[in-house]
Amino acid sequence: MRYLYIAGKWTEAADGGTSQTINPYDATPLDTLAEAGDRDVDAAVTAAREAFDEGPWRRSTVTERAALLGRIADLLQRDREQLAHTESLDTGKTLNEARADVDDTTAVFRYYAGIAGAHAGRVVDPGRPGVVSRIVHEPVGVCALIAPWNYPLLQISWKLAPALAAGNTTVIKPSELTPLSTVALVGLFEEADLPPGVLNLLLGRGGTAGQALVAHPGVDLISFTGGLATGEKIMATAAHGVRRVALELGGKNPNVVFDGTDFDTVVDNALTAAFLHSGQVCSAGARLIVQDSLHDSFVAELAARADRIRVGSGLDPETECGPLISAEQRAKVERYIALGLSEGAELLAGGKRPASPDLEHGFFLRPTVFAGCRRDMTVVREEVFGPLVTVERFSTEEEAVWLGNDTSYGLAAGVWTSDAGQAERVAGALRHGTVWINDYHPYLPQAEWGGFGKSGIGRELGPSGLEEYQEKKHIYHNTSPAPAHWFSG
Ligand code: TXE
Repeated sequence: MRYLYIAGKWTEAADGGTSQTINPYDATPLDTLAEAGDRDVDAAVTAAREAFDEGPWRRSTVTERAALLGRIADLLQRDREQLAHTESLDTGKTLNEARADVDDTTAVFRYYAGIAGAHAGRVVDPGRPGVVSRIVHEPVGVCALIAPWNYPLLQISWKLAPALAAGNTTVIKPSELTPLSTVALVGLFEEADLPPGVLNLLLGRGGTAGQALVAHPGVDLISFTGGLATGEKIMATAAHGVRRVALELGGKNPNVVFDGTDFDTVVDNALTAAFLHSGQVCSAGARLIVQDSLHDSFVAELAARADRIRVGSGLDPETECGPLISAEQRAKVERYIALGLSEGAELLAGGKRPASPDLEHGFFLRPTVFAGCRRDMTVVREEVFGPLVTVERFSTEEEAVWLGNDTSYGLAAGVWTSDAGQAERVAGALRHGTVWINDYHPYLPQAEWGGFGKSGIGRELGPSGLEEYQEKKHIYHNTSPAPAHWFSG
């Protein structure tokens, strides 16, 4: 049984509600969870409010906060194997990818421990004698941090590390589908002696606990990563009371391939871009845009290699792609496959569940390649969030840029070219929050992450990721006050 964590105590739900998390590999139950209701949400926000208004955290020094974040990074590394195992079981991703997630999470805590003191504010030249003017950065208050199921540990770290570094208090809610690594992370904060109320954990469904959390008037800021429809709803809810929102809502990311790049390298990276974690990645390179002269040989090799991807349990070292997160997510991807076929896309690989009887209870789907795609097809326009890549073709650089920008999203894009001038021109022209040149997927804790267009609002990581959680106050100090003489009376 896993509990809620409110005001420094592990607790059942007030109404005794529970739910279960299941293993996407075979649909068997993994653990029972306390399921938060309205009263628990209220208790968690109240605890965070009291800790912010009266507790020591906001008044602690940057050095103290950085030390705590550094300690969390140490504990994450101590428990690396165990955390990776939990993450792999709960999400279905391979153990190797889960290990990389724990390492990346550690790096995020270390990064914010390192820069916490470097963004405290600045001195402004007031242009008047006797006046001292400065901008100070202060915490925003109570932050509601809501994470998705594809990178549970990593995504919560992008929010939690900067929120705490800035001196805020928090209520976190992992996805109901993948709460286990977040529960373990909260245990590490308890071990590191974080003061009670600074970090509160709610477990529960989005439509109930999540919705009650974002609607709670005690919350000052909401940071959410998830689907577009949920993000729009959260933004509308946050409008009441004019609360701050930061949203990361996924993407439909173009991966543009020019002729002249090393063939094996580009095919290999196109597979990683599209099928890492079964394509359940907000920045997945799910929309390949390939130059005419290369197109036919490229798609043939891509499909042949996609057919060879080994699908199975994330814990099996032979596995390259695990299951999808849920029956619902797989059904969604299967609807897109049917839609793609009905719209005239050419199925070159996958499009079906694996034949192996071992995998029949899990939420598996073979990596799928659609060629002959047009920009007006639904599979090309909407985020599928599964192992499905579409291929379009182009002839000129202008056309490639135009296609790459022909999306309502704008999270990430890839460009493959051996011409450095072309690489810079295309990267400059693409309207996406991250552009990878001759690579795909790497991100850095020190580099901003976020989207143009419907991919969201605000930036995570880098200095901007910290500033999301800071209020900026101008303190203007006239050291030689004198009458203003505006009025004569
Ligand atoms: O996400 P939701 P779902 C996309 C992807 C996927 C689709 C739906 O296309 O197919 O979203 O996935 C919580 N108030 N992404 O339904 O609903 C929920 O409990 C407050 C892209 O799983 O957005 C979970 O913790 N919270 C994405 C989190 O929001 C609410 C990653 C995400 O759930 C809520 C995941 C509400 N009303 C899915 N409703 C990315 N950007 O990487 C739900 N939640």
